[in-house]
Amino acid sequence: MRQALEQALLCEKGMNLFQGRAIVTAPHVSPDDIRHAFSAAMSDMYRTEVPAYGTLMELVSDINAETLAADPSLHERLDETDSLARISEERHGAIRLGTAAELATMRRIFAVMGMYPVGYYDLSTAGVPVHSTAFRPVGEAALKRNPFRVFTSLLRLDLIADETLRAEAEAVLAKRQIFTDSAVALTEKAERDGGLAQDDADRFVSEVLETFRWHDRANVGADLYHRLHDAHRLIADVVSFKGPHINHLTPRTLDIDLVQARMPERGIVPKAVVEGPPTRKCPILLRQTSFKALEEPVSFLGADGSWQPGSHTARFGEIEQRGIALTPKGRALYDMLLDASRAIVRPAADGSNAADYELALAKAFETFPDDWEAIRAEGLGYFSYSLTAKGRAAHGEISGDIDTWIADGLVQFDPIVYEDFLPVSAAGIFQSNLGDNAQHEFAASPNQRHFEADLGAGVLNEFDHYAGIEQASIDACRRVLTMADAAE
Ligand code: OOG
Ligand code: NI
Repeated sequence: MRQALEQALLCEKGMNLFQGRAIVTAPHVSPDDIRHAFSAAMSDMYRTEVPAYGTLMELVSDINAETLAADPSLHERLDETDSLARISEERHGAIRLGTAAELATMRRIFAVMGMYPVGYYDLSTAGVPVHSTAFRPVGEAALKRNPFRVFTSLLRLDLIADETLRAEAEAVLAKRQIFTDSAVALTEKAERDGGLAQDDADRFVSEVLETFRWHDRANVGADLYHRLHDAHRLIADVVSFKGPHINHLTPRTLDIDLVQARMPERGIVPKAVVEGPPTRKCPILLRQTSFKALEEPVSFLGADGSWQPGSHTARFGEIEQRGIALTPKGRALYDMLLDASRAIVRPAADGSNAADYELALAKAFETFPDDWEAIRAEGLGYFSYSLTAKGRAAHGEISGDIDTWIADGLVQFDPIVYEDFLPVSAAGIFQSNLGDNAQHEFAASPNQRHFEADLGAGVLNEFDHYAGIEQASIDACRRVLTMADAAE
């Protein structure tokens, strides 16, 4: 007992007990801090690689400031729920991996930064030969510190009919090493020691960043690149390069319609329709828009060893607005209404029917309640509950439940932010960036079990996570309100 206590105290000072003797080691950096540093480093790198990203970041930050100034109650609620600071830091990126081994190592690397796989997304139904998960922090405190997420897809060569091409692609992927030796060594060290000290954490961030960097020299010849490209542009993107370059980095805006409208002023052309739900007073889930992938110069290795010039489109810009996380009931309603509007108008790739689509979408969503109380009362969304000033002043032994406490003005509620992604939207983003009109048909073949075997772990269920945060907030209110000696 004494030894355990001593150990705990020493740990705080960065020391460990080894056979009864204290050895001084540097204290570990928290995974949240490593993630925060990594997200900032990624942002700096992408800003240099894709200047339009910097322009978009400025536009988003201007509009967020305007939105907060014009809506003091939004400002107050974000501030009171400790959500204000994270918004300007908030972004997600996306990568596409080629092999199971790459996916499994990526999982271990993200774990060092406190990011875990949440959700399974099957994109095959939308003509994109990948399936995906989102690596992100879980738990309220970690999300508040920095909610950096990476939408991570794994290529499905099994969906490619041409067996010769598939074998060629597999051979190229089997040879590449997308992680630096130091990144792997530091990951192993973190796993062994339960964390990294400051020096190692700094090195870890810069080593891992290498995996996400753009390489303008392809690791295949022009001929193979074009054959891969003809099978599917995405296959060429994954197989032809040394690493899974980050393909976009998305800031969070508080008003996506305004950003969409003002993008052209800054020389950026957005895609025609915003993905996800329509404009609403009470934002739900996730709305996203993007600008087209850039055509970038690359070179291919010729048979004589010389580099031949060519081009490749991969990297684009995206922005998003996040709303409330929906319960399974709310999500089912969302999916049904989205399907209904798409049955009336399917957004065309060239944007020609954008206005019709927006109209159909708005019409379909009229049946989705648009005030927080109705969304709560109908069990459509997740909320975080907290005591009001009156609730804090109440002196325990109060009976009732959350509904009566709200009615009595003791408890208030704020929407819990949706931290995940939407498969139909993701498919729309993928598609608008594939650039051509070639439509690919794959039989729907979700295979979560196979994905999890490749990942080396199960993916977390997003609904459990939101329900847990909601329940914890209810329990905290109940503890204070029902306690006999609750007065602080
Ligand atoms: C990922 C597209 C999905 C989103 O925000 O839904 C995505 C990709 O193009 O690799 O990032
Ligand atoms: Ni995205």
